[in-house]
Amino acid sequence: PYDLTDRLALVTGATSGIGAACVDALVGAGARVVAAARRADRLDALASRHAGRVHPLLLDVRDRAAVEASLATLPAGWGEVEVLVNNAGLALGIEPAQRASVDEWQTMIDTNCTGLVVVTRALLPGMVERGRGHVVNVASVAGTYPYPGGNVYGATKAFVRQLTLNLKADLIGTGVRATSIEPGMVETEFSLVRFSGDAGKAKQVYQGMQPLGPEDVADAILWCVTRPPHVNVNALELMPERQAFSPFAVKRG
Ligand code: NDP
Ligand code: 8X3
Repeated sequence: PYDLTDRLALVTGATSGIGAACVDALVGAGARVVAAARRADRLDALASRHAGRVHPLLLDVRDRAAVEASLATLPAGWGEVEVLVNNAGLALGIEPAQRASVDEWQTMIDTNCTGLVVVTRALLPGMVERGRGHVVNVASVAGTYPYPGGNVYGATKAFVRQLTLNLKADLIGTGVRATSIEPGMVETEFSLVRFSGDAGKAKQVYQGMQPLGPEDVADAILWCVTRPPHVNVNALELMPERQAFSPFAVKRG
């Protein structure tokens, strides 16, 4: 497998869930990690947990100017990112399209789509120049299988999946790889965010079943990035054993 010792990674959305588990997994595999997110206290805790191996980067991926400026001015030794894990993202609400909030739709598009492309575009030229890199984008099963109330969230993840495949098409022969990771239910703060902090509603989502844990997804990501350089995992979909697909809906009468 590809050795990550002293390789540099950058993880967005590093303060919780899948992103935090990715930081742990990457550091565990010997990498150094730029950990980006908006909550400074959590970033500091992460950096002290992995003293010297994690550089905290306070960043809102929706702020294009801030993303471009801070990724262009990373401190010496923390700028040549080889593995980018585009994980920052969120779902807001579960209302049908005809009742959903346009503001929430905008936030999801700004974060999951626009933020992701701006971060990617800022780091890709360096990867191509160095002839080595890997862009791992966290999409979702929601980008492939529709469900009621998934509307714009699912559409942002379909964007992420297709963008990843198109990156792969552009990057052929450059030594830079691209992978779409497509998890089903993972117990993180995802549902807490989706239901505006309603812990009871969030807990119900995972009631009576064993969801994936964030470390299961981080483990899959680590597997992808440690394949030998001639291997590109295009897309990887994973679900809890206790989750599957719904039949078609039919409205009668
Ligand atoms: P969490 O809510 O636990 O983590 C989301 C992370 O994204 C947090 O660290 C948050 O940090 C960060 N984030 C949110 N908005 C921004 C922003 N504007 N700028 C920078 N960072 C941001 O959820 P998950 O770990 O579950 O989600 C991670 C990714 O996985 C998302 O893209 C999600 O869509 C995807 N996913 C989740 C699944 C699940 O069931 N949980 C299944 C499939 C995919 P902070 O608030 O500090 O900025
Ligand atoms: C998160 C998975 O099915 O809750 O992307 O939308 S789902």
